[in-house]
Amino acid sequence: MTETEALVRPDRIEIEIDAQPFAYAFSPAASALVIIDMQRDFVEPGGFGASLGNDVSLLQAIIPTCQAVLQAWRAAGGLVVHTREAHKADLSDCPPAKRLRGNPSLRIGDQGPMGRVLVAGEPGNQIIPELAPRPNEIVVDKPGKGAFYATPLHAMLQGQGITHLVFMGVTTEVCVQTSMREANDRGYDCLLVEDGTESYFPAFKQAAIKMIHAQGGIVGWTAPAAPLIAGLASWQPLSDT
Ligand code: C5J
Repeated sequence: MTETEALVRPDRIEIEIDAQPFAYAFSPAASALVIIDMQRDFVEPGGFGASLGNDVSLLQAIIPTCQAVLQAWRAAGGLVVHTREAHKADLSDCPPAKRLRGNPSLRIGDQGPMGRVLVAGEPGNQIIPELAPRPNEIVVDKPGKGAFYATPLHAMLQGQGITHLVFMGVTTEVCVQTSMREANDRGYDCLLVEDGTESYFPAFKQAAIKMIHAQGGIVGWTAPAAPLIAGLASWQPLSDT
């Protein structure tokens, strides 16, 4: 047995793809695709991201890759989770320390061009139409940067026997990396799709990718979308007999 094989969990492994720091192996039935915060507030002009002075076109560039991975994942019948950074209308879940930072003329909860900024139910808080959730998919509203803080996500994943998480979305070094770290600490084996994530700061994205797979995969694995899509496309479910 190679060192890599010894590190892979002995449960059902059906797909193995080239990744950093070594091959990522998973079974679609025990895995979820987690798409972080591909909501209008971050990706479209007039939202929270733009209000902070960021160029949202950088984030728009990953939409086709995210669509391709989502399509392949759905075709394989895997669980899909979409998250939104979203606060309650009364902002009772938004700490003043968070609200008071950022752009003073357009804070969380203020009325912006796409409704109230980062508030659940507002137009800007919706997932972009290109990646719209289907009725059978999980949508998690999260008040923090991480997808596990103050959400039922861990319980939902545990209830479905999920052990592996594949991440895409925005922004790489903020909500994506925070969510991956939270997942890693809860025992999930996590993969980040390198070209399915983006930052307003390209250097931060590259640094986050390195931080994730450094030190033998201290947070998890990273790989481009192509081998993941190819692995899903050629996957034949194992028979139980
Ligand atoms: C940020 C996020 N960047 N979804 N949120 O504030 O990464």
